Amino acid sequence: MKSYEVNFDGLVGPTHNYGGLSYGNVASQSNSQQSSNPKEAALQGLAKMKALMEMGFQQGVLAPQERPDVAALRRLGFSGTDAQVIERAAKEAMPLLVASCSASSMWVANAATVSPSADTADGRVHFTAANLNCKYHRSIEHPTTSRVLGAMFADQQHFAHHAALPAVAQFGDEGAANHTRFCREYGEAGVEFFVFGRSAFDTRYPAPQKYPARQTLEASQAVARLHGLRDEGVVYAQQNPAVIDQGVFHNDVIAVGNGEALFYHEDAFLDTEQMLAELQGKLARVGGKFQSICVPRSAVTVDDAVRSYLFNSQLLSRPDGSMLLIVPQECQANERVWNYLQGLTSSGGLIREVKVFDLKQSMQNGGGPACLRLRVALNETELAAVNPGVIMTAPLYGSLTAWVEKHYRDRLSENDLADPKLLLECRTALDELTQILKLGSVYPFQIN
Ligand code: SUG
Repeated sequence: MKSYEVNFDGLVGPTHNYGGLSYGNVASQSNSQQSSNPKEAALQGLAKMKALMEMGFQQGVLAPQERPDVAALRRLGFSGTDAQVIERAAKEAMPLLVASCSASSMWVANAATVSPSADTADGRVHFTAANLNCKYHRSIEHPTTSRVLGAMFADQQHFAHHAALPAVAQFGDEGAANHTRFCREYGEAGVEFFVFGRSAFDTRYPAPQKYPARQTLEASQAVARLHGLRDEGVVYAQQNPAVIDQGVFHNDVIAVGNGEALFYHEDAFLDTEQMLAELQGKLARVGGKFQSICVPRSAVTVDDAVRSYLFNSQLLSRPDGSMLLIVPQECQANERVWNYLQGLTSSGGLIREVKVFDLKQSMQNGGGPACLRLRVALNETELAAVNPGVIMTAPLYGSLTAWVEKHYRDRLSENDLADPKLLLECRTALDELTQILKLGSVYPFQIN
């Protein structure tokens, strides 16, 4: 049976703004308080989805969330009508209003961890929504994420959904941004690679000194158990704490894998040799031939990687077995990175082509091409069981761009977040979106 990697991209929400909310994410911090352009952000994301669809890849779309999250503000003690809740939060605790307005659910690599049916004990595709416990503005995403994923992958014969892990730092889980799957064919059993930043309970693992390590070993292990993965099909590795302290807040900022290949920076991991040997051995057991492409620090520094997001690229398989790398335009702007990429594609190795995308609006908050997509490997039968409303087609692209043009502002600054009209605009837009994507009622304003 045929199988595919389907990329579900997060649609940028109407409140996209630069709140400076993510300590440890260099771009989020350095662009704090700049005004944003939500319309441009959403159109840039849609242009990438359309381009991949036109290249022949399976492409889907994941809906944004209701923002401002008035219910979250109510849980923090703000009361009255919705407009009064927003007004009071703006007056008394602006940082909380900013957090409740973040469009951060657009980075759907953090929405969930997904295990394809070929890896799981019950033969279903398993999803665990990420608790995103490290940052308040992201910790409020998972209930709606679960409802949206449930509406997209509703067929219980093929899809199993797990609630987010307990919302405490020991189980900090950032979803697929720290999870990679290696396999020969997408529909065959593979090796799931979980990268963690620290251990919550075992003091033998070192931790970063400056910035938080968002993903714990214990969270990754819990996800592997929930999904029913076999020990022979799982590899755990620790991220190098020194790179977390240089702004590598997720593994997908310093490594990307696809098929049998891992593309990574020399400084990405601790105990790299042992990890590579384990990946090679476990992939060989399921018939795969592991390949690694290491980018040396002499060619590209960790700082170059963080600024250019070279590794936050999409590594995609082409029909001839070679691979294509989708990179943000910031890679072209960095001479060392661009030279490296020119050498890489002309060397006759696995990665033959690089395609550049303008994702500046997302990049300014630390979100590159790979952050914007959640990969779901599906066989033909499972793909047919996905809600067809969320699969990208030319007409859907047309409807979504028209919807963005109609509802989105082209400028948003912090003061605008206190405007009660913004809430109304967002709800009107999202109500229409759930009809376009055939999701049913998934937002708090639709179900309460
Ligand atoms: O969690 N930025 C996101 C970026 C997530 C990128 N995802 C991956 N690497 N997979 C984060 O730090 C910034 C929001 C703000 O500051 O307004 C933010 O949440």
